[in-house]
Amino acid sequence: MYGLWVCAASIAGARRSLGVVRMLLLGDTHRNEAFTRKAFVRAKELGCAHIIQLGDFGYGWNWLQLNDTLAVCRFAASVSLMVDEFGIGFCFLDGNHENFDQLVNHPLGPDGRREVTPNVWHLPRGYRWEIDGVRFLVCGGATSVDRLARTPSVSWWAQEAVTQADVDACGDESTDVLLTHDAPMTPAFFENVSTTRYGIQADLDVLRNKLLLEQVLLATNPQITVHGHLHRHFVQDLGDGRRMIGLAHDRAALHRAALVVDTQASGLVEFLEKPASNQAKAGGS
Ligand SMILES: [Mn+2]
Repeated sequence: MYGLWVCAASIAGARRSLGVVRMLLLGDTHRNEAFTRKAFVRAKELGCAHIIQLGDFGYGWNWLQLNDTLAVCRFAASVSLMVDEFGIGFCFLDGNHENFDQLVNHPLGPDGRREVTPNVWHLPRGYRWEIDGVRFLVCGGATSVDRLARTPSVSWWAQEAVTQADVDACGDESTDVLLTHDAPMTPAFFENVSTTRYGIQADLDVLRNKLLLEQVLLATNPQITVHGHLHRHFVQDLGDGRRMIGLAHDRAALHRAALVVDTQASGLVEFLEKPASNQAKAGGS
């Protein structure tokens, strides 16, 4: 489902010639408002028009009761205010810690996204768009390794896992950028993280999810794949100039938890610089 896609906020922040779009990809936010605000500040400094959050947004864990019948997700409401304040669009994909029962109460709009609070958009699995000639595909979802210790519909939702239907929804049309929550299976998985240490059921759940995402990766052949979930920042070379990049989470430094996609940059990606140390700043003032 292609279609020119524009977040509700203006793209006036894009700093280069008209049509070039810069966006900040952001790892797991886990409903951390202070961390998310830091990401908005940095996105503004970097001339990004949009933030795309790669799952474990933290939808629907805390509610603000507006009246007897209406409640809104507190974190999504706070992100709505940040969208207004910074003039930067915001979208997120499925992690494994979203309240999926509540999420699907928001109907999909005509362009295939759902607006969960004003100007905060959820991108379902299989959602595609193209902007400035760069094609994007989204496939969120992952399994919780500790799901046996969680309570269904309270702290765990079965819809978290990637399914064959999600893979089918992604199709086999090629893409430039694949955005996922979990990391698709690659040879490095066995070298680095071959067991969850949560038992055989968790190991199998993880493996199944990664193999389904590998199908999407192989079918759509993206130049870059960016994911969250593992809470660590690392880059894998997949050969032929293709890369898979993991982003860290809200408890890490922002330069490890975010990067910029620039539709005109070579390789499409700009990594964030590590900020100067406080000491260096103090010395300069
Ligand atoms: Mn997470």
